Amino acid sequence: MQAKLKNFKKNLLYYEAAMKQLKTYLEILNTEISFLDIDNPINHVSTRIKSTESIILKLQRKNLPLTIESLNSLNDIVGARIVCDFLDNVYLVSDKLKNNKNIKIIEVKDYIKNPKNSGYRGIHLIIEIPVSIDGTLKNIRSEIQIRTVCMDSWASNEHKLNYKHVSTSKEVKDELRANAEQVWKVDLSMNKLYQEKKVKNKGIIETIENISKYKWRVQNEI
Ligand code: 0O2
Repeated sequence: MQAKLKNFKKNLLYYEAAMKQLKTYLEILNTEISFLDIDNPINHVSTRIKSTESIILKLQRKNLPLTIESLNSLNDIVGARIVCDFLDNVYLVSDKLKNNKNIKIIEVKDYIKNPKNSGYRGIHLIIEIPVSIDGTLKNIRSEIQIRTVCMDSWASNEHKLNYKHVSTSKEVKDELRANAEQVWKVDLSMNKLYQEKKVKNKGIIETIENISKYKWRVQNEI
């Protein structure tokens, strides 16, 4: 029993270490993107280790026993959520992560192109993070969810009103799905305005870049 408990606690250390690494990768990504773009496309980032209650419920939903093997079969004990302002930014961030040499992508789930029946939208990247503790290396699976602010606010409310509640009526589910479509229309419209603004700003950004290049040359020539 003692050995089992020790093993369980050691297993948790891997998740905690993986979450710290994931947090660092995402902080670096955020800095990289804000360096490349005048408006930082990332609104906010959060990371979490799944609560014990949520782990137990998920294992029950999947008919799995409460063992370390079952825990390791879940992809999202360590998770991160990146919330972007506009739809194009979701794909930009997703592409940046796919190109990141520190991160091994296992699976990409595009619930924007293929929304879930509930109306849920977002991109999920299932990744593996290598963690070495006491000389033993384990690849810890984690899930990164990337959504727009609109998708995130819908998902947050739907999580409270419907998701995982088996008793929710068909009427409520239908209304939530209809709301997801309204939110999607807002996302598309906001994204169109964003693209138009980017085209207008392109000239201004080029001018700023040219001025700084010129200043740099003048300084070097003096
Ligand atoms: P929580 O409480 O948010 O952590 P798999 O991992 O591939 O075996 P799973 O877990 O069904 O299968 O993966 P999926 O559906 O790709 O992603 C699961 C996570 O996405 C959920 O985590 C939610 O965070 C989110 N999600 C998926 N569908 C919905 C939905 O219809 N509504 C809302 N609000 N969120 C959704 P958890 O662990 O299920 O829950």
